[in-house]
Amino acid sequence: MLTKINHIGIAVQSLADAIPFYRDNLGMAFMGTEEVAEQKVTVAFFQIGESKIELLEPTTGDSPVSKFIEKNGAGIHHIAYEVEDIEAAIARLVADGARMIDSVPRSGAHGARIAFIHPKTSRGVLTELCQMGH
Ligand code: CMX
Repeated sequence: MLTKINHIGIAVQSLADAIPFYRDNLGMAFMGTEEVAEQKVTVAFFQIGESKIELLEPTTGDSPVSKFIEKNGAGIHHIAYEVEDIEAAIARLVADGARMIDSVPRSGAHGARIAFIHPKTSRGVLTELCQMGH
């Protein structure tokens, strides 16, 4: 069902502050930024092997990422696994009793279709399924 780790999401207070460390000090390949209005975040992606690191800066005070930073500070926010058929993956998880945040896919960065699994189901880790648009 899952094919690879697409990305790991890291919540940050400020992209302007965080990007130089990942790009210049760690030397990761910076792929640019994108606002994901539906998720109330602006994201920056870095390629690392076949996966990516996604830095997330909240765009509004009621963004899920604002709430996360208020509670925990900056840090690892979620892990995203790539799937070939997101509807099939959701249906199987629902049938197995998983608590889905999204039972219908929504839009993510880079035209991906995404769905989150509640961290209570995935043992404390907010988990994202993503199907890349081709
Ligand atoms: N990772 C792990 N646990 C998390 C978490 C996270 N990122 N965010 C919240 N939790 C935990 C909380 O600590 C809390 O645990 P306890 O009950 O033990 O205290 C529990 O989940 C419920 O948290 P809450 O504060 O009551 O609920 P929220 O209103 O903050 O909602 C969540 C949490 C995950 C349902 C919500 O943030 C959500 O819907 N997230 C999905 C969307 C999202 O995160 N979008 C941003 C990224 C978009 C992108 O990558 O493009």
